[in-house]
Amino acid sequence: MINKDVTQMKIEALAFLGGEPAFEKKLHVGRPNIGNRNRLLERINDILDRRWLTNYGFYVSEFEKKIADLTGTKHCIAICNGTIALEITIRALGLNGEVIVPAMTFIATAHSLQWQEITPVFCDINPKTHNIDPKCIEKMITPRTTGIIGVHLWGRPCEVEALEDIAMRYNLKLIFDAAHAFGCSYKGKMIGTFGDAEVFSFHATKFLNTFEGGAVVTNNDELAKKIRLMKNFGFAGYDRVIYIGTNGKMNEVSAAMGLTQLESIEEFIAVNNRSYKKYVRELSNVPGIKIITYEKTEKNNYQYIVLEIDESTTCISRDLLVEILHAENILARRYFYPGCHNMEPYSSYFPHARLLLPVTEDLSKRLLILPNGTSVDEQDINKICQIIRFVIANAATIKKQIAP
Ligand code: T4K
Repeated sequence: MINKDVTQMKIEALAFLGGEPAFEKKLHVGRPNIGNRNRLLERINDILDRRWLTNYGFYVSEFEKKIADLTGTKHCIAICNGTIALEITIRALGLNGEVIVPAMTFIATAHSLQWQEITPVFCDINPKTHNIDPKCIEKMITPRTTGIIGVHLWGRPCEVEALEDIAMRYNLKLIFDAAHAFGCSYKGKMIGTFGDAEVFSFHATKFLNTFEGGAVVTNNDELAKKIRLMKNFGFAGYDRVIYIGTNGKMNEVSAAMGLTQLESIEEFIAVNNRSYKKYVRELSNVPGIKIITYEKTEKNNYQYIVLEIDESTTCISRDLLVEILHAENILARRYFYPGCHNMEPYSSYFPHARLLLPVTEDLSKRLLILPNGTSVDEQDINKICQIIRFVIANAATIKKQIAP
């Protein structure tokens, strides 16, 4: 499978310069965790026997109960994906006008607002946590502001109390996009319990997946009721619609996948944690590379291996390093380059937004995400890290070779 001895490697052997790739098969960021295949297939067989495939069936109901239990929330509403879950939550909370969001997030956070003609107002992040910076939020509040969406990026919690304080003082709704943070905690409480509501993604690439899927968790009875109706077209009974709604329902097979994965989360966390520690050991002495840390006293899912590259020390840019890794079949990612504010329609709407987003601008050019999850083993990590060390040690020569 692995066909290049990196320890003995010469520069010409880099696939980028014409050699063979280090990995025969592509090593992806976001390769799904699977869990117990037989348990899943048993459940799918049962779904077929029941002939109940979607619309709040047995498995969705079980899945919702388990997620509510695990997060310690009163209500969990399973949704067909994280984006629709955000859209419904935003609508159910009555947000309009402007909502403050970090620019350093997956585009879905911003789109879920703009899709409903609510303006996402992009806020800068804290360079240490990569999360929305409460100090920047107040400057962005206008009479049109109705809410804040904090994103627990990489599963690391936002500064929850500071955001709650601002939301309370300005009478704003507070949603957390917890797409990355299932299984994580903040000050000993599970993510899911904060703000007016929190939204998970269970997309295939996430720590826990339901193929496609998401969920809203909240302790607010009224809100939960409204979201439940809205995700089912607004039906409040046979032939009776009381809100504008959409089709946000999770299907039974997705819920069966979720339940099956829940039985393996301790194993997923153990594997991710072991791999995270291995990456830290292998890369901690490489000048110009910093791996983000996770708070040891909290629960973490360790799904994301995030490197900050300091080009002034590595002498190689993040982008060139990514190109070199891709040539070796290591599909590292540049999440979330170039930042939502630099993507359409936002870059046309707010051409000067970047002036208020210096930390986002800087970090989006320096972050690199490496493969993790149950599809990656120790040998893979060894090899990935050897290549990174090799490239940085030989940065000047590599750059000379590719200079025009
Ligand atoms: N908020 C935040 C903060 C989010 O990160 C996301 C989603 C959302 C909201 C919205 O939730 P959802 O509506 O998606 O539930 C991927 C995912 O599609 C997206 O769900 C995720 N964030 C984002 C971080 O990553 P892309 O554009 O990078 O997808 P793609 O197709 O390039 O796949 C990523 C990698 O995963 C590739 O290297 C291939 C690998 N992969 C992917 C799939 C689907 C596999 O190996 N197997 C697979 O089945 O967005």
